[in-house]
Amino acid sequence: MPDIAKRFPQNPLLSPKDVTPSTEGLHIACLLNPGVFKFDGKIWLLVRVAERPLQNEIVVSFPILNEKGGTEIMEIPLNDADLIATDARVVRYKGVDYLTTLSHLRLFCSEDGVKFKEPEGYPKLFGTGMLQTFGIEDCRVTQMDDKYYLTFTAVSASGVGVGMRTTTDWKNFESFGMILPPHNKDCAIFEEKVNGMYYALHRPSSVDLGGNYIWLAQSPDGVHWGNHQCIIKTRPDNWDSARVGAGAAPIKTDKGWLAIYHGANIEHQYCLGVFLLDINDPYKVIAHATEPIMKPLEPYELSGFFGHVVFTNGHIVEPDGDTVTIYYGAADEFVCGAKFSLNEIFKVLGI
Ligand code: MAN
Repeated sequence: MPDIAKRFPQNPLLSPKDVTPSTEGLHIACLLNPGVFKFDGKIWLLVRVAERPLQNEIVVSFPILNEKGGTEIMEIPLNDADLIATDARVVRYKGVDYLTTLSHLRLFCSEDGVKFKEPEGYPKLFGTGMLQTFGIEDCRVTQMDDKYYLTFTAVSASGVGVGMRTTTDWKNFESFGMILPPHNKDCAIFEEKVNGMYYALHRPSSVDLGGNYIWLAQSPDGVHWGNHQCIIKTRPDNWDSARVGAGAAPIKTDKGWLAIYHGANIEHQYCLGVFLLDINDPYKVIAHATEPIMKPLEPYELSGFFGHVVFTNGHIVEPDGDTVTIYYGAADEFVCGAKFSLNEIFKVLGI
């Protein structure tokens, strides 16, 4: 069955071969999961760049940042009985989990939303400090007035949490460290306050009771979060049975806050779905579509670093007020684009 996404014919828009590694000796394995924003009259992507050394048949090797920001390479023999390497994204060695790649965030910009290039004079964003030694990933970019809030996954041996930095010019950044501690990711701050409070979707995970569910929180200042409530859960026997997580900031519509999220089943197939929150009380879920709005169908979505994945954490609402352009990671290797009509999304939601 097709989905309701209108993919760009130019997909993939960005592939690892288009970009130069950050460090000598590393090679780019994946370009994926961009945050999206408008700045200086252009469309910008904050792309996750995942790097590692070229692999061979003897060892698995991956970079880790040290406390001073230097890169060290860890090597584990593939025939070591203490190594579990069944998922392309993570390995477990002697009971400790590591990522197979180290990610940083890199800016790309475009006049037309299709052809993206790296701008000169803007920094790459790397993990800093002991809570980002395994890198920073999947950044949501929220604009409020002239300030951009960057919420990203911060990974280290201490766990996976949500880091935040803010900027107004994309050259100078203020860091707020970890705003939501492990295990948490997929944090998107709303682009407007509601009744004087900041709101954010996020995804804590529990290894015992509970699961990989989407939660909503409130904050008086955009930094300190409270009143956490679980609003969207995985659905047994459905496409989102194993995990769900928010995409970018929900879109304000006349029917409510429209959230595009990712869900995966136990086979790690990632699709996109939608739910709608009450405009004045976002803790109220008004609608949650049963069917996904997008699923991996194209060759560049079905095979790559980690196949059968469409994952978005960034979009633009076009001036016509109906078209939403999402940028998304395909197969965890490529950056792609697709358009949706809000009216068609509302039909899927049954309203
Ligand atoms: C997790 C994260 C994402 C990734 C998906 C699909 O949610 O690691 O970065 O895109 O899995 O692999």
